[in-house]
Amino acid sequence: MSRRALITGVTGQDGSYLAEYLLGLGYQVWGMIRGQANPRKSRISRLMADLSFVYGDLMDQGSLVSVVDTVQPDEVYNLGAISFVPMSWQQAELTTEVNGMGVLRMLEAIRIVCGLDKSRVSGGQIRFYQASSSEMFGKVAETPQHETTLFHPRSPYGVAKTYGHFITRNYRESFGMYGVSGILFNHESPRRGPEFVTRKITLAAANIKLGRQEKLYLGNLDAVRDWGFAGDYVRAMHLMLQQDQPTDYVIGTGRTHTVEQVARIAFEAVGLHWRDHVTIDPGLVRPAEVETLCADPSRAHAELGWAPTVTFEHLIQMMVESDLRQSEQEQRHADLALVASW
Ligand code: NAP
Ligand code: F7E
Repeated sequence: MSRRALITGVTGQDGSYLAEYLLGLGYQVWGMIRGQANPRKSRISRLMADLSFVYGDLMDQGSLVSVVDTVQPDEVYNLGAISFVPMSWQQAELTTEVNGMGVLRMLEAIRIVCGLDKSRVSGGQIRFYQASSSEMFGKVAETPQHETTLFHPRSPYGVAKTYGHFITRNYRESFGMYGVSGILFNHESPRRGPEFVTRKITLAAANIKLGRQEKLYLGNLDAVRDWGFAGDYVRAMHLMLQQDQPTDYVIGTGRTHTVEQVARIAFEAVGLHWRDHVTIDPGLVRPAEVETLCADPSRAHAELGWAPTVTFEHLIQMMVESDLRQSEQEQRHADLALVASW
């Protein structure tokens, strides 16, 4: 019988790549979706026929018990979250509920469905992956960051993720659950939300090239990140759940670039110079910034045999090319609509 995977956040960037990857491995994949107008199909339209869906929300304990009971998964990937860091200052309580308490609720759902007794260490059959984040390192205690680097989160997002990280470890230690956290550094793709800085820049480079946008407003150009390709990172999530012993892993490339370098490469890819098109907007600078992040992925290399396959330069070029195609298509549709209205 094929293995069954449940993915929360299946409509997001990582959820779409992970669903694709697990379907390719022969898994039965269930996506948890929420709300009335869901699933948001833009990222998973090609997979709709192969996926199964269940309704649930990380804010709602009862729905999670019902979802886990219905699906009876072998593996649960908890990717659902409010993932945009600036939003976490605007909606700190909601972010804490979804990104922090939501993890506890999913662990409880698994514990209840597996019948794990709180007084005894048992284990259970369901393996659990938690989407932890390099944002937990925040104001970094050392560089590069590895699995034992101290956390100093700088946003309500980072604080909530830190809770999710520790409660996953606690359920592993308390109940013998197979629960792991992947501490993933920034990963991007053509499916990245347009609010994140790489995609904001690649979309703008494409639109400016085609005369559809005038300027690009950015915040801190000096921020340093370790950016990789999302397609590579979902392979690591799956590998983490196939080990004999559950443990946490840092996933990143070990290479860093600045936001300014993203802009330079993206604008060069369309034959423009970023300085001619970018304006600094101090309003986009965060109340408390994470200045620099750099992964030490050596445990993942050694124990999972995982390594990234896409370079930073290739990643940004891939995103620009995809945005050029999308922008050209939108332009053609707009032109056709104009002609049709004459
Ligand atoms: P994303 O594209 O923003 O997707 C977030 C997903 O969470 C969406 O499918 C969204 O569903 C779902 N969601 C939001 N609120 C929910 C709720 N109350 N209950 C259930 N689902 C909910 O994020 P991503 O980039 O794929 O990231 C996936 C996970 O990895 C997130 O937990 C993120 O925090 C974490 N992470 C990401 C990175 C990165 O660089 N991408 C790095 C480290 C960690 P709707 O369609 O219904 O809104
Ligand atoms: O910002 C700077 C900004 O929003 C990166 C999420 O997936 O990765 C992501 O979080 C950097 C920051 O990602 C703009 O100040 C400058 O220093 O693309 P971002 P993030 O905040 O690092 C982590 C690992 C996650 O877990 C999160 O879920 O870029 N920056 N100017 C800007 N950022 C944005 N968004 N927009 C700007 O105009």
